[in-house]
Amino acid sequence: MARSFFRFGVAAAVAGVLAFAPSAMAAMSGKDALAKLNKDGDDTLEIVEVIDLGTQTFKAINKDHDTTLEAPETKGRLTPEDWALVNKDGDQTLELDEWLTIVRSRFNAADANKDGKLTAAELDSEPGQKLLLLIVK
Ligand SMILES: [Ca+2]
Ligand SMILES: [Ca+2]
Ligand SMILES: [Ca+2]
Ligand SMILES: [Ca+2]
Repeated sequence: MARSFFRFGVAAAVAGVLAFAPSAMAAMSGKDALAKLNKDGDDTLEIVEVIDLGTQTFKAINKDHDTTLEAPETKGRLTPEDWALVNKDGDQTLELDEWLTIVRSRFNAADANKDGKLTAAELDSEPGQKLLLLIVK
C-alpha cells in the first residue's frame, strides 16, 4: 500500500514536471500551421481567422467549462507576466475578451510587415510561435 502510494506520487510528480516543460507544447512550423489552420485558400492567416481560432482554443482549454480561464488552464501558453498585463480587473480569471486581447497583440507582434496577414515566415518568428501557442489546441 505504502509502495503503491509512493509510485503514484512519483507519477504525479513526473506529470507535473511535464506540464511545466515548454516542450510539452509542440512547436509547429509556420508552413505546417498554415496547412492545418488556414481554411480560406490563401497562404496567410488573417486576424479574422486568428480570432476564430483563438476563440476555439479558449473553449478547448477551458476544461472546467465555466466562462473563464484560470491559470492552470493556460499553462504553457501564458506567463504570469501575460496575466498581469491583461487581467485588468484583477480577478484570478481571464474572460474571453481578455484572452482575445492577448491573441490580437501577439498577432500584431508577429505581423512584421504590418500587412494584416501572417506568412509562414512570420509564423516561424519568435512572436509568431508565441501566437501559435494561443491558436493551436
Ligand atoms: Ca487565410
Ligand atoms: Ca475555466
Ligand atoms: Ca479577469
Ligand atoms: Ca505580414
